[in-house]
Amino acid sequence: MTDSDHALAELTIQQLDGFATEFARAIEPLVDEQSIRAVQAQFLGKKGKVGEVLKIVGKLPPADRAKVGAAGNKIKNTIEHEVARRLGELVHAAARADLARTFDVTLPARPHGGGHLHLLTQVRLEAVQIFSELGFVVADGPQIETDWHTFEALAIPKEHPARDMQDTFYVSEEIVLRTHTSPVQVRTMLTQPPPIRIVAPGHVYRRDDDPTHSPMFTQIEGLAVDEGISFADLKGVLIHFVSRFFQRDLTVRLRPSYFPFVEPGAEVDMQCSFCMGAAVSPPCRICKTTGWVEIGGAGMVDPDVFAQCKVDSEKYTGFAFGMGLERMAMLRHGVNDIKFYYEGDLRFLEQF
Ligand code: 2U9
Repeated sequence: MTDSDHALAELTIQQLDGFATEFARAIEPLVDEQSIRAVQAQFLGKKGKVGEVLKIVGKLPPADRAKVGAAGNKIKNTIEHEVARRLGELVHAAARADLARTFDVTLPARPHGGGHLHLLTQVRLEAVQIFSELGFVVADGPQIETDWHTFEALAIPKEHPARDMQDTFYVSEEIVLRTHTSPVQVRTMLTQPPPIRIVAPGHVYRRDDDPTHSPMFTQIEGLAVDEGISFADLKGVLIHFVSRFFQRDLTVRLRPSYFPFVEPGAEVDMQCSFCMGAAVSPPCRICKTTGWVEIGGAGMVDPDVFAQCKVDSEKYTGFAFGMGLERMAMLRHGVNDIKFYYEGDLRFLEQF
């Protein structure tokens, strides 16, 4: 290997390095893709400067080929990288210009409606507020409950139809998804002595699915236990609730009914807030012209339930009531399918 072979390799490397400055100068003033591509071709095209210079590689001694080859790759990478960067810049500049043409960024933003509480949350909070005016406080408990707290303590034995497989979601033989919030009242009585005045709002689960029933729905139940609590107290609380919730003086009636955990038990009706009982035409779709709509159930706590919950039924009496909040919202707003509450469709939700 001669000195002149090495000198040729050095010269080639210098030439390749020089292309970097030459290329940078050539591309610098260009502002369109076509001319950038043309300059790229001048250097990297088939007959481009870089290729022409690299033709020498084959004639170099093997020891120098790698060095010159590396210098060749370096300038190729530099050029390609710079071309890609400049073309990217052009795309962004075009997008910015487009935006400036179509949008006036100095205009004030369109007002964006804020979010709000879900209708059922509003109704739940309102119900809690109304009962709190009468001294009730909120109590809470698990949604996955023991069979005992959900049924046994409420005088619903194993063979009772209310816990039929059709109604109850069983997690295991002894664990269920609560079918009502009543286990919250059971737990409260087991842990705190009377006087008790609680409301238990929350989700409950039943194997039910049609336009007025959902496998998960929201209840609010109430319990008052003290010396001398009477059925009249129960009716007074319900009348107060209905008149506050519907913001008018609607009559409440209690129809005798049976629930295993209350005695006497009653179904709670209120005067229809849509037709007020008038014989309207077409017939009222809410009360079917009966003038009354059912809003829940209630009664005096059965002494058997008190015994299970360690409350002395010789000394104390108590009333309990239960309502479905979906139904209360339906009656107040005329919602006719329970599914609307859970589908998350803003066209429905934004009305409230
Ligand atoms: C205890 C003792 C008694 C709560 C009650 C009802 C009657 C009732 C239904 C209304 C509509 C359920 O959501 S709904 O389907 N509830 O009819 N609930 S008495 O009685 C209790 C609760 C707990 C310890």
